[in-house]
Amino acid sequence: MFIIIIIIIIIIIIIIIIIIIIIISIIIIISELNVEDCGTNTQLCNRNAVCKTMEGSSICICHPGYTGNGKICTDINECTTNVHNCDANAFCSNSEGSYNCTCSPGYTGNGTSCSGIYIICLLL
Ligand SMILES: [Ca+2]
Repeated sequence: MFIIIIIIIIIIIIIIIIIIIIIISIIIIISELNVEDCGTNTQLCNRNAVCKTMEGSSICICHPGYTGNGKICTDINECTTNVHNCDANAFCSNSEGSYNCTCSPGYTGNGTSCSGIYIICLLL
């Protein structure tokens, strides 16, 4: 009878150890998922956003040129919001995630810096 009680106690201890190992494994798996989940959560982010891990949690951040919460990202119209760096003598045209600067007629340059074209008229 005494031996049977010892065997039952040993079995109970083994079961408790197995349960503890399973719980620890689950905690490790969950903590690894927290580290890894940024990669899988990328699919949940907007296609114009990137997933970043910050302080153990992952968040979606819109790419530059877009605004939103990371789940929804919309293009910033740099021309109407006046956050472009086009030259005063250039046209601003909005594009998806960016914008373009084109020098006005009579000016030359890269759009962010335009200078007047001087036409020298030679009188013959
Ligand atoms: Ca834009």
